[in-house]
Amino acid sequence: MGDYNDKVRRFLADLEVDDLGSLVKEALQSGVKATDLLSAMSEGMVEVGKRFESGEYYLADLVLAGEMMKEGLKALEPHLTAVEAGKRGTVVLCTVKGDIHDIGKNLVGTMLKSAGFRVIDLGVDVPAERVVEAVRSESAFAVGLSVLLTTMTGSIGEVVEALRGAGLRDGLKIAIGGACTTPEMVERYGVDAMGRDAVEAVRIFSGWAA
Ligand code: B1M
Repeated sequence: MGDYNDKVRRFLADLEVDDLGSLVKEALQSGVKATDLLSAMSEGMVEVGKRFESGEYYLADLVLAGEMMKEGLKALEPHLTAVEAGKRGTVVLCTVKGDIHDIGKNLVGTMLKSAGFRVIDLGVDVPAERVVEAVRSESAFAVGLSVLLTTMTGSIGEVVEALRGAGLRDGLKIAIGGACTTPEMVERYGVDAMGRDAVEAVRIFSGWAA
């Protein structure tokens, strides 16, 4: 079974053009745990990031890796979904305005769903007003903001201000995460927590839901 995890990790890291979804399905059928495959995919993406930073991979390779992750997550999702799906409350999730990175956000969303949350994923490059609308119309108890670009961290503050302006900030919890976020940003932007990875994100939202 460890072989499959290793294969999935390498498949992503080496950007094999075949279908990652099929490999994931095959692994699930042979009894590999969905959570282990999720970790393997995450590790594969970390390797892709390293190869990009060392100049081995180009931007086009990163786009391909993003598509592969989506396929893999689609195959995994039915196996990660909690029995009492959505019972722990609604989380509005997105990547902030100006930022289109969504691989980490999608991982966080999948993990939150599998932990029993209802997740309203607004996608990427999302303006503050759309977050406000979704929190109101979906009666969300929490918001998750993903940010990977240092230049776009100001978008976090815009969301917080817009929620405050709409009278929705009190009683609402906000978590941030993504490669460029730091614990210091929690105070700077007036949010409630920062998660380093998808596992920590689940821990944070679970603490609020309890
Ligand atoms: Co871009 N990119 N990128 N990129 N990209 C980074 C982030 C960068 C660090 C690469 C580099 O230069 N070293 C750099 C940002 C530098 C900075 O500002 N600090 C960068 C840049 C500059 C850019 C462009 C500007 C490049 C250009 O056009 N010249 C451009 C920006 C476009 C835009 O957003 N407006 C750009 C574009 C892209 C692609 C489209 C090609 C592609 C994204 C594809 C996609 O997402 N569908 C891409 C990718 C893939 C990366 C790297 C290589 C990998 C990101 C990733 O998916 N990691 C990245 C380098 C790196 O991070 N090493 C890089 C895997 C993913 C599982 O991890 O997203 O960190 P991550 O998510 C983790 C945690 O952070 C956490 O949990 C996840 C799972 O463990 N987490 C949360 C994430 N969100 C969370 C939310 C939470 C809690 C935890 O609570 C709500």
